[in-house]
Amino acid sequence: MERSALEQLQLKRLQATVRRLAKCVPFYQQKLAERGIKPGDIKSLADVRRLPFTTSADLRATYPKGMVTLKDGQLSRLHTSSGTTGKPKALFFSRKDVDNAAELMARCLTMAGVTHLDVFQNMMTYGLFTGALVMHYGAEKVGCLVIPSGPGNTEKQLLLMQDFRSTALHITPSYALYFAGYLESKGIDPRRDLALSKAFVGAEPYTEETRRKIETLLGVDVYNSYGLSEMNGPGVAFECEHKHGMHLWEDNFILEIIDPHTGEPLADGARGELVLTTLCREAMPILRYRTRDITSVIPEPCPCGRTHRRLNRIAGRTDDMLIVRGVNIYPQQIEQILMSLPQVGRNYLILLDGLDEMTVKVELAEAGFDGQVEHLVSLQNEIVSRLRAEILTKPKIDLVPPGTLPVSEGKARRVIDNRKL
Ligand code: DLL
Repeated sequence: MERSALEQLQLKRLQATVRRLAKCVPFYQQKLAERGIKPGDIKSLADVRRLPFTTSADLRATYPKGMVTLKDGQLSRLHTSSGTTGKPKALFFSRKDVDNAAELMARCLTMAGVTHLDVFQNMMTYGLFTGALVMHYGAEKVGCLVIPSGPGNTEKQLLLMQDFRSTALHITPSYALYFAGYLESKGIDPRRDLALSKAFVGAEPYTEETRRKIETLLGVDVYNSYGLSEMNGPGVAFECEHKHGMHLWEDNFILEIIDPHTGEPLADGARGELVLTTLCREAMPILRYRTRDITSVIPEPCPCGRTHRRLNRIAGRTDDMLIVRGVNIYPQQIEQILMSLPQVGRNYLILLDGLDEMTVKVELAEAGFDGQVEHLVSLQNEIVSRLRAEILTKPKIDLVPPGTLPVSEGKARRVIDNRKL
């Protein structure tokens, strides 16, 4: 689509989205009233800047259903994403939203050359996380044979891959590297023994070097895939055959890059925070969502000819959210649990190593250790099981004597990330 036609379509959809929110969602009614904006005031695409931002905190404050525009009985799916503490963010889809998310995903896969002849092994987590389900529906829409293997159980993954001749994988970068190591330990050469040709890799940050490593070790083309639960999950931006930046589907989202400190828009090419507005969502449209992801738009047109602009690889986040094995984790979630235990002292440190190994060093309280080793073991077990329930991953817990962890002046450094991704 020519840019001018695309922008006209965006404006029409933005106007409809603002009208819908002004009618149905008290949160936006109030925000628009505060700015003195009526839906009729949105006359050009540049007017998007007059609209309020939406933050992750806003989604938590309106939990569970404050942002929903539809009545009960009209909703078809719920996904969630972790928040900083306590309640998650709830994201609702109508029937049409589910279809539309699948359509965008199918568009991504088709762009990367996937067809109905592909056997698609979906190694992401099925469940409240959007990663696997949204991709699953998209791959089915393309006509692939989809294997909903989920993550883990590496031996079985290999068996499925061998017996059903999987050609495409959907996988996190950390699991892809782990899986490559497993193949090596079993003496399997993917080029000789398997039928793999493509891997769609995302849900967590990784570098260009990691992409090349996965490509070499698994004998596949790796395509970067970006998305977030608040915007359907995967399928927001995806690489084409040139594998240089991810086309963001601008007919479905308005893309802005802003200075995270001032909120002011930045020009194409400048690095800043990605802000997204949904244009086609029915159940839960969101205006100007602060993704916290740092990136930039690639200003040049893509040689593939698509007019949807490309995003550079995500360079980091403006908050302290960590992604471990594809799961979003805020250090505050860990802190809340640790600090609720009387045996735990004041200080803790989260260490991330290798391919997503998490260790939490926890200082005992002065009165936290009575000399009995079994009390330490049971405290350790309790911390592990409570953390596992909260952050869905099982960290190693090191209990250390009071006052032994480094105390920083000023802002505490709670996380040391030495991962090689
Ligand atoms: O991770 C959606 C997704 C699933 C995308 C599968 C791609 C593949 P959330 O759990 O809400 O949704 O996490 C969203 O993950 O704001 C980024 O910080 C990070 N992220 C996602 N994809 C990438 C990527 C899914 N390709 C958060 N590179 C986002 C870097 C990524 N970071």
